[in-house]
Amino acid sequence: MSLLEEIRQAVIEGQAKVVVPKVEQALAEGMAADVILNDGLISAMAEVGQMFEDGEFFVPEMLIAARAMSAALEILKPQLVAQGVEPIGKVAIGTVKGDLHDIGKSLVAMMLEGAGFEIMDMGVDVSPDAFVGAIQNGAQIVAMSALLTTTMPNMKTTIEAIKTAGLRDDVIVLVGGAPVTEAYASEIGADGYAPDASAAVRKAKALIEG
Ligand code: B1M
Repeated sequence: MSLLEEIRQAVIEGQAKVVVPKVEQALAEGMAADVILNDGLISAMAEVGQMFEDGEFFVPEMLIAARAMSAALEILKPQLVAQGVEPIGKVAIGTVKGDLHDIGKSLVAMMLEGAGFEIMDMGVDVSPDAFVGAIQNGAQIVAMSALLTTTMPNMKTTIEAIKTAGLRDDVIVLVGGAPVTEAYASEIGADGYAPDASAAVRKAKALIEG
């Protein structure tokens, strides 16, 4: 089994203690961080999702796989985040109210940080009011993530709260997450949508540069 496949397998099995040294080994052997991320970690989580859908995995297995992935992401973070870049804008990022999935959100935050954005990571289950507060504290971009079809509507609720607070013209709203689409983003009045973390960086840069 290749090292990449071993990493993938260890994430699926939720073995953080195995994943971390294997990711360190892969980096030491010169494997690119984005290859480890895409072909090892993200691919493993896609498989975990499939196993959940097929009834082979339940919530606890998903959770320990997620913990293994988060531990591996911490090792990759220095490689994914460039050092000493001048901030090009302030982003408040979080997973919308009711949603506890944070891996994709954290990945987007890391990539934005690496591209030179200052990050206010609001965490998970972020209320519309908390996003409004972040704008009042200087956020120029609100970046919302949702992984559940049931929590996606809270993106719209948040945009409504931003409008009610009279702040809609002061902020760029970027949305993403597995069930979110370009069409949904425009339907709810977001300024931009991105399907993955790299696209989120490109979109955020394009939007802030006007
Ligand atoms: Co959940 N879960 N989960 N889960 N979980 C999904 C999302 C699901 C698709 C699994 C499935 O059925 N196949 C399904 C959702 C179905 C739906 O709504 N259509 C689901 C479900 C049903 C649930 C529960 C309801 C299960 C239950 O309790 N019965 C429950 C809900 C809890 C809640 O949030 N209130 C639940 C719980 C959990 C855990 C807590 C166990 C755990 C999360 C732990 C954590 O995040 N710390 C978990 C996990 C791990 C998953 C899967 C397996 C993996 C998610 C993940 O981390 N992917 C997931 C299945 C899947 O995705 N295939 C699943 C890797 C990550 C890198 O990708 O987050 O998509 P992703 O992020 C991508 C892009 O989407 C994009 O960029 C990222 C990187 O490229 N992106 C953005 C994300 N945010 C963005 C923002 C942007 C731009 C791009 O701009 C701002």
